[in-house]
Amino acid sequence: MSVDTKILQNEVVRRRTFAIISHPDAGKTTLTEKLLLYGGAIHLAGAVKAKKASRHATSDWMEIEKERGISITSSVLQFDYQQFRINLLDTPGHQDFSEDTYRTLSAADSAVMLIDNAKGVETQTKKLFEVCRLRDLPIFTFINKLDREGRDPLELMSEVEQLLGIQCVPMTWPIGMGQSFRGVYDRENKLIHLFKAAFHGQKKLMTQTISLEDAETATLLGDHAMSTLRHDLELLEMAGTPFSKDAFLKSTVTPVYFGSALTNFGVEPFLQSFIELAPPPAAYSSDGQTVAPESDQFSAFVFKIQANMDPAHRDRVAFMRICSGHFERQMEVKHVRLNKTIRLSKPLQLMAQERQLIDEAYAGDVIGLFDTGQLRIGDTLCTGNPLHFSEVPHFSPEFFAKVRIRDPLKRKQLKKGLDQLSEEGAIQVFYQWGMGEMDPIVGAVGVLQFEVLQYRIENEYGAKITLERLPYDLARWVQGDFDAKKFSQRERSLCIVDRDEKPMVLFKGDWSLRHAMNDFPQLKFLLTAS
Ligand SMILES: Nc1nc2c(ncn2[C@@H]2O[C@H](COP(=O)(O)OP(=O)(O)OP(=O)(O)O)[C@@H](O)[C@H]2O)c(=O)[nH]1
Ligand SMILES: [Mg+2]
Repeated sequence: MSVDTKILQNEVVRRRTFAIISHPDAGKTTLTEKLLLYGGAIHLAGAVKAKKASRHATSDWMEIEKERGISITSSVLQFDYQQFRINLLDTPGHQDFSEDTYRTLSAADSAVMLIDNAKGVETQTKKLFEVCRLRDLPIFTFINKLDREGRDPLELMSEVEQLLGIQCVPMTWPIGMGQSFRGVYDRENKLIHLFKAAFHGQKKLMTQTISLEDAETATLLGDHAMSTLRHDLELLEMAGTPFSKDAFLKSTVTPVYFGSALTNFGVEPFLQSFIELAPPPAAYSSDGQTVAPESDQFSAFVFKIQANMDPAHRDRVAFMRICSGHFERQMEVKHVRLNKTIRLSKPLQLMAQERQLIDEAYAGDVIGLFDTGQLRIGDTLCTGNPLHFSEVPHFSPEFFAKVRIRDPLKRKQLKKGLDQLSEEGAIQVFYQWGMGEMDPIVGAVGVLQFEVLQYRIENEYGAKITLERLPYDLARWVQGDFDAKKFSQRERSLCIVDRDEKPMVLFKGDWSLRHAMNDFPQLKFLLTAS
């Protein structure tokens, strides 16, 4: 049943779907938590490294994330703020988990890039920025950790400009830094926001907002801070270009904000400006055709699958970005890859680990679906004519290890664990050619995934395993008349099969792959299965 066009349009334009990205440890999860606090979704903010009995940050919900104080998997957080429906995607910064981050970015309409004020533009930030650029995502920049001494704000902005090739326009400007960080100046509204640190940042702060021209301001700030601020602002006026929303939406300009996610300084002015500037859902393309978000055809794609989110139920949730139209519970949609109709009976609104059944959703929303194994990353679901969204990037594993089980009675649990975790896309499972399902081989894009695998297989499936690293770094699917027996005598390569028993070869180094291509010109060595 389709919803009234006017309602659909109104609902779509109030969606804001964005991802937070950066190098590890810049403060993404901490800022996410504070946006939830200021957005009214939580009343007490937790911490990434929570002390005993205190609250943990909402988006780092996995046991291993809490233990280590890092994000391993991206989280979806949906909440209402003012008249907007926000879909916030907190991503992991570590490069070993970047597959998940890249996929999650395919579901976002804009990105908030965090910069640690002591470190500036770091490697992972640079890579993620380039991924955003490829998709023309508008990018906000939040320079974080101003509660600590860091580098000069102007120097940081010029580093962003030089290394990332995007022009910076400061929307807020810091007043002091480290111990003397007092607040931020809002350049558009010409207002000073002064904060007082309290409650370790767990609650919203009392803020004093005054005009720069107010007679009281100089007294409040003190002569030194006042003259530094005036001097900085004059410099910005002279040297800087004014903000252009158009240039921002074309991602040639990034609005820059300063603050501290830890103490909450500057978070509220950022949120307010963000909500005014962030774009509503963008159009996606299917086979070269643009699918408008307010189209009455429903369409969506799956960009992430997560098993065991609820330890009590051990279920699997597929995360789907709605690209167009209106979604209703119990709706029948086309599962394009399987070419069949399925009923989406239990759609979920997500707040990291917590979920709630919903009745409807609109283009721009990221929602969860309970999945019994029908859905895969990259799948398109739609009504009407079949669409194919190919937004979700594919990666080839570069690290391989043999899985050995410590208790052979737990083989069943291991198999289930490997099957489910490989469906999440973080690892891929292979078997050595001719060995059946003995000693599976796992492949991953980053080695930390192996530690996560080992931890999760033990904690979520109850099987203890050890992993023996293998010396290969390339995996290729083989097409053509393949004789594994002949091939397996070669050095620096190993014949394997994937989960669908398709033949593959692992190679050690480019050189051994090229050699194989030379020796077997009738064979094709492909990066993907199809
Ligand atoms: N001093 C200070 N520390 C901060 C600030 N924001 C975050 N931190 C700390 O920096 C560390 C990393 O913060 P996270 O929020 O986990 O960083 P992240 O970017 O989510 O890290 P990954 O998800 O692992 O990539 C934690 O110890 C935080 O408490 C800040 O504004 N000031
Ligand atoms: Mg994090």
